[in-house]
Amino acid sequence: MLRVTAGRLCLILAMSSLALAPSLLSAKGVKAAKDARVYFISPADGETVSGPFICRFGLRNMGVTHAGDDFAGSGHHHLLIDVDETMQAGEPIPRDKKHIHYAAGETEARIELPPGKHTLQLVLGDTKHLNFDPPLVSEKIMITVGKSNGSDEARATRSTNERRRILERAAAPEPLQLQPAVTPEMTKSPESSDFISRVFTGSK
Ligand SMILES: [Cu+2]
Repeated sequence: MLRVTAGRLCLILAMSSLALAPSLLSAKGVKAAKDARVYFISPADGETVSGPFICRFGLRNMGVTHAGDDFAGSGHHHLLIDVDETMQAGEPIPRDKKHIHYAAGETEARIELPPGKHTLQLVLGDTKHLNFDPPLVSEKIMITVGKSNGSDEARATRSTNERRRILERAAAPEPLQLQPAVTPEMTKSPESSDFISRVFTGSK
């Protein structure tokens, strides 16, 4: 039987915490790279979008990876929607409709929000969904979601119009020839065909 006394247990704990690379860990959480920056590629601050939109996440000087991957200097994105609270170093990033985790290492997402004004903010979290130290948050942007094109009805109209255009294109006569047609007169003598080939190749 293995018996561990309280004294020995303390020693073991002390030794194992020494092994945890103190430069990478602080009391508050995993140290963020000094020059790391999280930002929105799109949408832009103040932009008006209609219906679902693609949100693109930017990150400099650190890498994006899956949650659970423990590579140094990497993490995964989180999108905060209409969140007012400030992220705290080492604290878990909540997981709900307003705190979306992109644990598969996604760098963009399709977002659909009710019409009106919304704030968006990005947060990079560590392998365990905890904030870095200091927290890696983007600037908070405000977007306006318009009422138009976003509805199912508008989408249906759009796709009907698209189908109609495709059908019209299919029914249209052959498109005009953009290259000069070669007429029988032009091809009847060797000189004229030579002339044509010179025109096409640009040689003299
Ligand atoms: Cu997460």
